[in-house]
Amino acid sequence: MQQQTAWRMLLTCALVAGAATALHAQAAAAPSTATTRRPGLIPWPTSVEMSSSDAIAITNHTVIEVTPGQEGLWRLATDLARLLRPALDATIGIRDIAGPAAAGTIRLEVVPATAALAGDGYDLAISANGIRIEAATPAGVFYGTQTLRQLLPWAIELRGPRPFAVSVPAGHITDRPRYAWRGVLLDVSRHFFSVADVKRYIDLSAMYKMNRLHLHLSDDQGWRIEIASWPNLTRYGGSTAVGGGAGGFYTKADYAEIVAYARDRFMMVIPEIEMPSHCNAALASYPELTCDGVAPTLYTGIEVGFSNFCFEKDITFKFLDDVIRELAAMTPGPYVHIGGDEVKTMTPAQYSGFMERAQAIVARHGKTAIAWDEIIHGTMLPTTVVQYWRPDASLAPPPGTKLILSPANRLYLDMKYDDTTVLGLNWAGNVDVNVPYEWDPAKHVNVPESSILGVETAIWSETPATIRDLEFLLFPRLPAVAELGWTAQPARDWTDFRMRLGAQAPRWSALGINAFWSPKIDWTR
Ligand code: NGO
Repeated sequence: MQQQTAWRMLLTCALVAGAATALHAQAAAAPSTATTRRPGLIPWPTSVEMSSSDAIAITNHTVIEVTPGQEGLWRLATDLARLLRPALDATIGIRDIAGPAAAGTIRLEVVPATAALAGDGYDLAISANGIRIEAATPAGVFYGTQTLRQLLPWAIELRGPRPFAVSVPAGHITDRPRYAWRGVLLDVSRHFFSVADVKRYIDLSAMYKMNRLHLHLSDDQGWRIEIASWPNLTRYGGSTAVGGGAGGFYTKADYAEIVAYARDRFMMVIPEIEMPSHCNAALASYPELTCDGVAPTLYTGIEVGFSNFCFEKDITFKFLDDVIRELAAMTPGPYVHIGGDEVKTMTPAQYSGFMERAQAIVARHGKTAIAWDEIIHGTMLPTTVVQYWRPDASLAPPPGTKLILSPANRLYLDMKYDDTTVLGLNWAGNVDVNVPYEWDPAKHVNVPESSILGVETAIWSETPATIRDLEFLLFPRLPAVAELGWTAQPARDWTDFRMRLGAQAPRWSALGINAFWSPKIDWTR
């Protein structure tokens, strides 16, 4: 296995002299060497050198030190102190860095970028001189803290005071992601999910270094984002869901809360407004957007492709301009997703003309459009990003186009695991945890790898209706997608991954995650 080659156990460890070096005198005994083994890290880092014999203790005298003046670092330190609190039965101190690294400290440092350390990359060193995470950006420091979290005993995830001796193996990790775009889509239209649910979705995704949250905010079954200039969209169009449930929507304040929560975990929010089809909720709210001026009834089924905004009416584009203007104003990220998939009721010329105008509207409001892969059949702005979702990707986009890859038969987590799974759809086949893992995004479309921004997994919500349902669909597949997006292709190996994945199970239990215990994984490890 290639990873085992990459993996170097430092048996005669130069990093730390002597076994169980404590960061502080009060340190409890480190775990016995017999229990120390290759860490079950996911996603697997670029380079890992861990001691099999030396462990560094973290005690209630440990202090977290941060680079002064770096936005976000104090918050990361606070989150780390909160994570350690139940085990230490104390909230450890935080202070600005004022001198050289020393024993008894956990340093979170932003340093000037170098060829080896840039962007989301980080360097994590654990030795008798303390624990040190260095990165060129606060995001990189965040990813370093997520790796440190996985090096801590799984019981660190338990809440409520339950003191135990905390230690991490000594060692050195350097890391950087394969792709800049590591996305998760959440469809809040078919079923609506509360702000609290979305926050948990963010937490669980960011833990595995995912960094894009694509919110599918409108579809036939519900309009979920407040647009002040067209209030009936949410008042009426947001009032139901698949199966006839109560629906719901985000106010602008709710949306701002989600965006801020995501930003604090280094996730960019990408809002999607579906067009020209998948828009029955909008048409039911404003009949002037239909060609015959007759409002359809609200829709609670799961068929697709039957609705469309009227291409021939000016009001349609006035409406879209208002919606995109308001959405762009509340979205700090540079992208707005304009859908464009599964249009069955327009001619190719109407479709292309519609999408051309929609892209221009997005550009007018200062954003870059993303659209589903059907858009390559129409006229595209050179900046428009194409998101591939259909399993057949034989048609490449115009040269130079940037791509996000989300093939349904690999990355749709709303597919069933196997024939016995009650939740989920299966139109793209069953997707057990090995299916996303055993796939190389670079081979999906015939484009240079530099054209691929990255990968995005999706949970469409025709069947999941609660956060417990979302968890069931996310775990264990999300970590597989995370490694796909982060770890270089030659360092990925299914046999090795499934062992590391099995070792994550106690963490998920401690976090109260409702996982699917896939038979593909040995959960007894
Ligand atoms: C398709 C369709 C969605 C469905 C989803 C279900 C895309 C891009 N359009 O993906 O409307 O919800 O499948 O798996």
